[in-house]
Amino acid sequence: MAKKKQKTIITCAVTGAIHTPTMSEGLPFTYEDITKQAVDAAEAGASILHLHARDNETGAPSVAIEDFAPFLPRIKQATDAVVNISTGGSLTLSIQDRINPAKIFSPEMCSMNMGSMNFSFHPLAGRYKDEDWKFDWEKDYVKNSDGNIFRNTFRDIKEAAETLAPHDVKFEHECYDVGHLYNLKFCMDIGLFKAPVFIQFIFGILGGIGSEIENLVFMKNTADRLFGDDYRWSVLGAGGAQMTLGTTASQMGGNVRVGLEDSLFISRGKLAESNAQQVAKIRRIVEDLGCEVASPDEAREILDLKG
Ligand code: KMH
Ligand code: ZN
Repeated sequence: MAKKKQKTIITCAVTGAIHTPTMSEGLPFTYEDITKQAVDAAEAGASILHLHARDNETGAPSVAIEDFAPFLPRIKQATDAVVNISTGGSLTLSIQDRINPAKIFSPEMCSMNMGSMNFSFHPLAGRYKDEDWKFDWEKDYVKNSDGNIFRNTFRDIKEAAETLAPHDVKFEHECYDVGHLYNLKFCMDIGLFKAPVFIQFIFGILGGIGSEIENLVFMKNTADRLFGDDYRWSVLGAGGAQMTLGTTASQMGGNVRVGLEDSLFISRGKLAESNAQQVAKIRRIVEDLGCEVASPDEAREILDLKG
């Protein structure tokens, strides 16, 4: 008998740390807007909310506990969605600062970045409107090179894993390239992470693997070879790759991440008004193509969360 297809989990990454409020009015950054957009995204069909904090006045990325505290309990009260707190923080922070919010709030899930890289946006990846496809290589990429190093050494990964182990938090293993899958496998082999793991395949960040569908197939085949049945997976396509790769992933039996952290757009050249708009779009596509979307409790069961 054919195996019943598992439901599709939609994660929504609500604000992140990369985009700035000047880039889009849709990007939430105040406590109020993060709360509202997260709750609306959950109502639209996201069963996991991946959350970063920002300064309430300026929108600057923040890992301060006092910037998480005004919205986390409100989101938990208003939705049943799984809360997933970032440990990526932003590029210049130490691993200790990055993992502190997850340590303090002990969420059901948090991110775990699986390798170091030159983390940048590709100017053609859909971050900009068509007419704005100009960039300054010297200023934005060369002079800012040190600011683009996303450091996730084995020491950092060990520190994050060991500090958070007592919290029984499920990690979303962020793999931006095929080598990160091998890092994860190595960490599992030495006992740092236990199966089954949840992997986010990330495409289209400059410094990581590109957003061609062949790369998704390659990442999936590599993960099948390394992890067998010991993993669940989801896809995050940055910028213009968000909907196409998410759709393809859901058709391949994977899960999908959307949200304004990963793309400010709802379609080519058109900014999204909100996170819920992106969630509603991917939900519609997933359902139109014959898959069912998982509820928060179904996501808890599929990913074996502490609940
Ligand atoms: N910004 C995404 C490309 C994290 O928060 O730890 C990956 C991410 C990392 O969400
Ligand atoms: Zn994030």
